[in-house]
Amino acid sequence: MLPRHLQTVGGRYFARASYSQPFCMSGNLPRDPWWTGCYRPSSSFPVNSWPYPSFGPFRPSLPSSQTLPWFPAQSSWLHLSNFNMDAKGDEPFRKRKKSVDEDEYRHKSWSKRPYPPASDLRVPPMHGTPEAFVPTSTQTEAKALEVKRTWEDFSHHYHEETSSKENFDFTVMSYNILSQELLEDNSSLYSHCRRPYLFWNYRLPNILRELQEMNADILCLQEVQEDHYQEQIKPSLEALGYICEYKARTRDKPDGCAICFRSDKFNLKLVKPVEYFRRNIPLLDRDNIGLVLMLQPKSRGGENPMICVANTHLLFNPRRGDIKLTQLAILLAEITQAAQKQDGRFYPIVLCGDFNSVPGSPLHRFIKEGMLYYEGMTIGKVSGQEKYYRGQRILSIPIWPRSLGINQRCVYESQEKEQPGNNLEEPLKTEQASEYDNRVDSRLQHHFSLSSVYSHYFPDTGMPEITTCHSKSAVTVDYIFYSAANNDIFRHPGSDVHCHGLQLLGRLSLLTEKDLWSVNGLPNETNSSDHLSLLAKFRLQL
Ligand code: KL2
Repeated sequence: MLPRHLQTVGGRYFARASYSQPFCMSGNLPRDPWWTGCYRPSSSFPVNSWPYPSFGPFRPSLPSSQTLPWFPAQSSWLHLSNFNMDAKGDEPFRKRKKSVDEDEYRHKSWSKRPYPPASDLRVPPMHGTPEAFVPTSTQTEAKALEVKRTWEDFSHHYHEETSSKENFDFTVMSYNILSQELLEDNSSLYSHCRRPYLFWNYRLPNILRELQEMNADILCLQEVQEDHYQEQIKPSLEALGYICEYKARTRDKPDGCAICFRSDKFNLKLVKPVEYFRRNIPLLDRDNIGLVLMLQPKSRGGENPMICVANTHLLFNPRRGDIKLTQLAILLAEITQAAQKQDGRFYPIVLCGDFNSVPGSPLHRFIKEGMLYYEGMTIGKVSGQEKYYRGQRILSIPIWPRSLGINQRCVYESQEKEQPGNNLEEPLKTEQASEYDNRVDSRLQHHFSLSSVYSHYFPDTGMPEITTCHSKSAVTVDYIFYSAANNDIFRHPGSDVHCHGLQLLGRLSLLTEKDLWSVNGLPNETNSSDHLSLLAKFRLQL
């Protein structure tokens, strides 16, 4: 049961804040010893001008530190650090390989201060106080700004049809909680934020509070920093009744994905950590990962059907659609292996994550439609994050080498050999035309029929739904996909399902970009990630 049908997103708006001097930085700024990557503004720093002129009408306003007396005099607003993406649009090199010096430097950062004990975090305060935040009488002038997220209930749609059967209802949340290291490495994305709200010791209680209030049966979390997970997040969630599984990104990356589920609702049947990195395949040289769990509802005695829950955070790099599609293919091959029943059909699938791809992009359409013709498609077009992709490479056919062992239907070749004659066989070619054959060669498929919990646009206004919002973008990149039952409201007409399906009973609404900037963007005082949480309620008919 969902505990709260309303969730608010907001921050505090300070009545005395002046908006006349965006990025106003006072002189004598010492190099900040605890803010990783925080330096004096360089001469090229665009004082008094918004650095992203294309940003549009909802750009955030920044209060000036001069008008916020409680703010430390020597502090600056988050500066715009050097642009962190290299020429190829990759993550900064330092995240792949850290020097010893850097580790020493990081050791001094505030985010690495001793953590509060987990017992203190079990029932986190509604509004934690940042360490650098010294309240004054001005606080009484502060006015809370909130935008409400509403619970959209679809359960009445199914009432007649399913009330007589035995049902298992459960809620799933997907949430990219913004790892502290990524926040600090990409600090220019958070230049609109009041700095105290960016400290981990401030953000953590807010995130835990949100998880506790949402009380979802299954949590799929991304950007979970491993040290924070081990020392704070896992103990806190265990105290709330969750069992937690975690997969760290490969090599030296500091964060990963977690799936946590309520121990009173599910038995754990399988844990499958998924690495996309392959030493011998140059295309797969990135450290993103996924995690697949098979969970069995505890609702009654006997053998209940299982549910496959998958969580991932695909590569960010907007230009490397070839890598993103291959990472997705690996995850789908793992899901195919984990979720297949003995009769060749599949258990219901819930696929959550941050796919770093926008609605309507080829990658997103591939997940929903089960098919993608990619001949002639440029690699930058795949995720839809970029407007301009002229001059880019086009996807090779096939996209990934055979040595990966995964075919164009996103199935491990070894699995198809083991089970000849099941539902995974080569689709029949009914036409002989060579043009058709070419299209078949440049076609990706998968075997699931997946619907998206969210619609991606508000039906009344046509405005896009936003799942992540910072100073450089406001888009949907997070999704909850699920195997829709035959009578589910969002099932694609004509989709061919050979699996048990779920019914979508409800979801927590998302917001528009305008809504989010009206509460100072993300993260803000109460919402401590640059993503919104996604929350859905499903019904499995037993
Ligand atoms: O878009 V994200 O944020 O899903 O919220 O996923 C990636 C980005 C995450 C993991 O790599 O770090 C963020 N510019 C903007 N954001 C970046 C960059 C960058 N150059 N590099 C990493 N991220």
